[in-house]
Amino acid sequence: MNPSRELAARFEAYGDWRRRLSAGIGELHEWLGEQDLVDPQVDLKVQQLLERLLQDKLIIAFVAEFSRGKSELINAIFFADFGQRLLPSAAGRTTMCPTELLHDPSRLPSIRLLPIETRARDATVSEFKNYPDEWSSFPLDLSSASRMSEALSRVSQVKRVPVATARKYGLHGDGIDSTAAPPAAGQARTVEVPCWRHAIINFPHPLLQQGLVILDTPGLNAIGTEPELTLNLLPNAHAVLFLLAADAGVSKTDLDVWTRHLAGDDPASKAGRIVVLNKIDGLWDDLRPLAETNAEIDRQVASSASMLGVRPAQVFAVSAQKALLAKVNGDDALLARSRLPTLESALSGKLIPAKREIIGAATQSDVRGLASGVCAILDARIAGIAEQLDELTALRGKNLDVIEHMMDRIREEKDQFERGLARYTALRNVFTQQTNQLFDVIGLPALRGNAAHTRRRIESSPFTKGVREAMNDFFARIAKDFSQAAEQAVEIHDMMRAMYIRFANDHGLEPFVPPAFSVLKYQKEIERLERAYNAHFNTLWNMVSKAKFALMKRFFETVASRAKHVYDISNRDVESWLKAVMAPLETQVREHHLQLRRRLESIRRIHQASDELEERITELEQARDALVAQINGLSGQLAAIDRIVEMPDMMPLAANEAA
Ligand SMILES: Nc1nc2c(ncn2[C@@H]2O[C@H](COP(=O)(O)OP(=O)(O)OP(=O)(O)O)[C@@H](O)[C@H]2O)c(=O)[nH]1
Ligand SMILES: [Mg+2]
Repeated sequence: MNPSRELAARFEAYGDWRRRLSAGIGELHEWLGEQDLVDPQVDLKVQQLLERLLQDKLIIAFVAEFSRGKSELINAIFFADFGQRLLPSAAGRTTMCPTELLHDPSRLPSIRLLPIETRARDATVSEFKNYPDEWSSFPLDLSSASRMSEALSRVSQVKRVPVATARKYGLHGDGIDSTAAPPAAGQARTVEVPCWRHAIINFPHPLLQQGLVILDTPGLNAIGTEPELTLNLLPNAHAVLFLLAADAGVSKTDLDVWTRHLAGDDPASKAGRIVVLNKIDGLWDDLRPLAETNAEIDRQVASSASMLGVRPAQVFAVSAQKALLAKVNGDDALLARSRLPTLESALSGKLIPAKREIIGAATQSDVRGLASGVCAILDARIAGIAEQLDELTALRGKNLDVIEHMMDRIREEKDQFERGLARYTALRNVFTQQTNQLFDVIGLPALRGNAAHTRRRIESSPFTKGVREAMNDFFARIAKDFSQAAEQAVEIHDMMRAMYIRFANDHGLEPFVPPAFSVLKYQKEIERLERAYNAHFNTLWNMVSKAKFALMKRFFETVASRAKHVYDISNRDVESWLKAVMAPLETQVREHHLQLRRRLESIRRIHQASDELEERITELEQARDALVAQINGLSGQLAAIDRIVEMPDMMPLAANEAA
């Protein structure tokens, strides 16, 4: 099959699979509802699961020094159907701001642009995304490719501003920009800056509709000066395509982009790195034998690979321009020669299955967690019934005295349990206190205080040392928060474990070991952030002298907003952990209480009319069978979801026919 159809087909199949999985979870939810087994926590969990499947995105970023052909490659891979160049691609600097292409069905097709002036303010691009009024929005006319490309050409817009203004934006200083023109007589010196800080192109392309997000970036300096890219967008991308151009070789700036932004020591960040050697058409020469040209391309691939420290198989030689032309004209021979199909196959063959595996495993484990909670309740009910059945069958043929005696025993047991409830209430109070303390340590106010303090210190320290120290303290404080949180979580865990053991011993409840809580994930994320910050700190500090404070502050704001993200997630996780630790006890207590009342009630009935005994035994047996049927029904539901998760990689029919 045509590989660009393959990419689309695989992506569609992945979308289908996600929809099937959502439907499977929906069915499970419905079934639980029919069986009267839902509670607010189950509802919440199901909603989160569905949300995750719906929101699931696959982010592919294109990174390179300017003019390597990033935008052209995006056009060739994704948008050749429009029959023309959609994203502006031209000699010199073209894409002036990071550009996201995505589909958001809640908005009309449009290009939204964040003015460069926002760089004078503290907020980060992520924060501005929450405020639509900060963006200039222009509708896209999907019926006209030329009007589309005209609208999209805005990502190239630049304007001249006085040097001082550019500095305020952190866009001018030694090393950042050299396009300052000599001032006209009597005028302030001006420099060229991008009109926009960030662009979001929203349109209903089939791939984008399936959750693909494409990130086109401008060249080196722009990458370095927009912290949103280095600290947020690039680390979160599932694949990064790094472009070289055959006519330029591996230049010093190419190497700079690679080492600073892509060759991190973090093994996780290395996954999904693909190097593209573009513009191989420059080596084509009709007067030379094809084999010679190919050997030359191979040599370039090998030398680029060795300079970047990757395997040659990770480098794909292509001609984006010829591929676009070939697709537009339906010229298969040229398309093959452009070698784009090989890159496309690699992209779709590696990326999508890997992504599916991650989402599938996460969904499966969450569904299991949900089901095991439900199962625990059903098991407890079955155990309760078994106990009652034992009691009642033992009463067969016994006289009234024995029944009376048994009634007394159950009543005593129930009273004792009710007295024990006081201990449960006391425990709840301690639990609440302890959780409040936990939220004090990693709550947002703690982070906010830390950030405000750091901000003041950065503003008042003109020297590297002061800024460095302030930043180090910022990270140290966060590390302390999380290690304190870890201690607090251990305390809560110990207390609850002891409580479960005690309840199990005193009242014969099912022993339960509450799950532990780990802060490792957040610590790792903060460490990664700190490493990224440190890596950029030196570059920034050396690169910029005049604009450095504006830049430093902006970097700090991005770091702080990434840290906030980590706190947000940890708070949410703590919340569900606390529920997972406490909820089973609540359920156990409630169920056990109910059970004692039921036992007392049935004995009482039998005491009043002894012919009720057999009837009651039959009732209980039926109830037990119904519970067993529910457990089987639940495993059936789980098996159905497993089947969806594990179903072989589907390809749409057309794909199989062509193969
Ligand atoms: N010969 C040749 N030229 C190409 C190829 N791909 C891109 N170009 C040209 O290279 C120039 C730069 O391409 P762009 O797509 O604008 O490059 P970019 O990496 O997006 O550059 P910036 O947006 O400035 O960062 C354009 O004139 C393209 O037509 C190719 O495969 N072969
Ligand atoms: Mg571009």
